[in-house]
Amino acid sequence: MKRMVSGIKPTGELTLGNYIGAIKNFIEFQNEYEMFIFIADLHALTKPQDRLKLRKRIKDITALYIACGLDPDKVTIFIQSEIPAHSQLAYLLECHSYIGELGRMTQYKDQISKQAGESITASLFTYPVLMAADIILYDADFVPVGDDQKQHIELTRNIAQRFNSRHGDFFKVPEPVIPKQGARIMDLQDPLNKMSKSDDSDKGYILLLDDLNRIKNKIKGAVTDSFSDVRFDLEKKPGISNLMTIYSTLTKKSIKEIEDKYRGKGYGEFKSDLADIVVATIKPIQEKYNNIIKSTKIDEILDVGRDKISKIAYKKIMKANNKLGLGRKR
Ligand code: AQP
Repeated sequence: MKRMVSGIKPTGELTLGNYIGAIKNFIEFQNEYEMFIFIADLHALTKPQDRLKLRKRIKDITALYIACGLDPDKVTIFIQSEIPAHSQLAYLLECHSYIGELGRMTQYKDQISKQAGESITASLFTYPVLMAADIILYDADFVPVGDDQKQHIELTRNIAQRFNSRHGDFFKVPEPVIPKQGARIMDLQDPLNKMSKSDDSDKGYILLLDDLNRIKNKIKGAVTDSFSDVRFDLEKKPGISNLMTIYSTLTKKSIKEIEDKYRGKGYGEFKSDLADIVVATIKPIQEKYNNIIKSTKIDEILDVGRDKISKIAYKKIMKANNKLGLGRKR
């Protein structure tokens, strides 16, 4: 069975973008692949975090993974920081990465322009290497990611190939799996920017744990254009096109079917229907989340995940150390 690895960082509460671009696909893949899904808590530290909020989010994401439909009997779920080999391998890979290539990462460039004038952590620069370690530590065949992570997977492939060419075939070179639709759900207030969980304004994102009425209001208040035809045109009508993408991914209706259904009907009716669709998706997730978060299930799942993954990770990092001549020969 081919192996898939992916994770989400606990920098905020999960958004509809994380659901459509990542979790929904994990659920579809879980019958087909051996899946290792983690909570990328080390990645959250590239920016300062409140420790109690971070700890709560780690549990929330685990509960939401399950509430959204990940089956812990099929998928191994674990916390990244509980497996020290991630950081150990990241260092070894940093010794095989170049400042030039890391400086070309678009996400890094975006972040430094957003944080202009602030102190930038070294980890914001090096985290793509940690991401590479997260993946190749497990010899993943595939990595399901949203559009924005494509460049990081390309870097991962380059680092793995470089290591292999210097030290002999050792890491599997992974392939990204990017959803055909919904790989980049945009901000509801600023449809030219990605919906992100750590955004300052909460009107632009829908959280999986948002109050249901608030979700409806956010959709009804989403920025569209001054025309009223429900037509997909990313360039001229980014707002309505983003809403149509959400509609299409949640209902499996094609964009053409949606255009036909709302021809001559205007944005009001479309937005109202979409609000109902989003609420119908999120309501059962919230109900399951509320049950799981109160139970002891989360710790049990994370313990099982940690124990299984530790063994695999330890073996690989020891072999990597050996390859590089570190420590004593065993
Ligand atoms: N808006 C989005 N549309 C589609 N996919 C998305 N993903 C995130 N936002 C969208 C996908 O979710 C997975 C986990 O993301 P992450 O938390 O590890 O990193 P991120 O992409 O940086 O997510 P955020 O929400 O934007 O976090 P912050 O605000 O902290 O930077 C990835 O597969 C991602 O593509």
